[in-house]
Amino acid sequence: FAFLFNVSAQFDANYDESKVPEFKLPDPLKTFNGQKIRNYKKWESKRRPELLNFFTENMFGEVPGDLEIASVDILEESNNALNGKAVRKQVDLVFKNRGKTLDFTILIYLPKTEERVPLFVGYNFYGNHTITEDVEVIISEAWANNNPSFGIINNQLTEQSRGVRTNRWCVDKIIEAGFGLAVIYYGEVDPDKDDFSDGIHPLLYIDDQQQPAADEWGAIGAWSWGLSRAMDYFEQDEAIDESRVVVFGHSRLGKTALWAGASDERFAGVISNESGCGGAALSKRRFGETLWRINNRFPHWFCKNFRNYRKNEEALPVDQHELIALIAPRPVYIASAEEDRWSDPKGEFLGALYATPVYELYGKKGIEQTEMPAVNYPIQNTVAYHIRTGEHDVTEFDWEQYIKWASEFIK
Ligand code: GTR
Repeated sequence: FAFLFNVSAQFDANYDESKVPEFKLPDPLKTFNGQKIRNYKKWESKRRPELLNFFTENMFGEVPGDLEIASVDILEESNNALNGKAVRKQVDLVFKNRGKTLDFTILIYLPKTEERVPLFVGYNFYGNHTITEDVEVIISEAWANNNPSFGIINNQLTEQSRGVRTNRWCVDKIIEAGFGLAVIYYGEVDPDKDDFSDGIHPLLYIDDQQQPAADEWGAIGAWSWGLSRAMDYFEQDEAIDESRVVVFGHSRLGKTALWAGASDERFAGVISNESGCGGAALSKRRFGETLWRINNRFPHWFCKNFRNYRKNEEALPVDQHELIALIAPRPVYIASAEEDRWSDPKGEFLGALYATPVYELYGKKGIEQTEMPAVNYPIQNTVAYHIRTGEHDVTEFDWEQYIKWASEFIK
């Protein structure tokens, strides 16, 4: 028993910078067989594809087929939302395959203007009705994680949780700045549990397949797929400028935003708020959450191949700075919170810093200082980064920075 105890103690979360193991970070500008990449053409023809393949097959998993929107149903629409300031639409995207149907609803607020508007799109954790007090927002019937403080007890969302997450979505500020906001309840695309019989996965199984193969999509891959289908819809919506859509996400959904932006180049920018392990934070630092912890606690998030790197980070031929680099030259914002050590703020900063050489191939400005900035002092270039005071959350401070940055780099 002492032996077992020691083994698990060895893999407890480390919060001591002096215990971060020595590691060699792969060079984003050197191919797996050692060829140096000197310009963006070679990056695009050689290096980017091999990195994208690696992340696809070994981390997020392949989407095993094409599935187009079968129908778009406008469930509700109003020109008089948010006290007359905005247009609201609730748009249901329906998918059908193998006799199965899946649908998810996009809640969209747009500023009132004749022009096509840029947009933030992101998932929420507890339903579209949580992001605003707006009584017209439809409550999802999809499975939800229980959370008694939000009145979620039988895995069902209820009226009690209306508006409980307004603090995480500054809808008014976004609209006033001339951006639209589109949100989706992530549980409608794939319920966040280790069960591959529900959500989108079964629509793309072959024959009697019960779960994804080792290189096929986990939940993050599925959520990311959903964002791309939302983008398919934005391309059809005359009020939205599909060339200026920024994908946003917090935490596990910040990991999702990075993968959506990396795997779908139609997204004009990415904001990854406190995405931590498997997101913007370098895995090889093993600080806070590790690959062992994340794959054991959330076995459904990544593809099964990713388990090969549990307690084995040194074997990874990539790290998360290269996931961020896949977004280049498009703007990307990585953000941390001082007290959110589980997400490893320094590892997130280094992810942004070491993605910078790829941005520089395009003449874009990334992170130019090697030291972390002071708390609450954002660095806003094509690659942006901030660490703010406080805990794991999305705050008004965060949105103020995102709006300011997007107004300069996206609008
Ligand atoms: C934690 C998980 C993190 C992060 C977070 C969240 O339990 O360990 O990787 O994703 O959840 O999504 O809030």
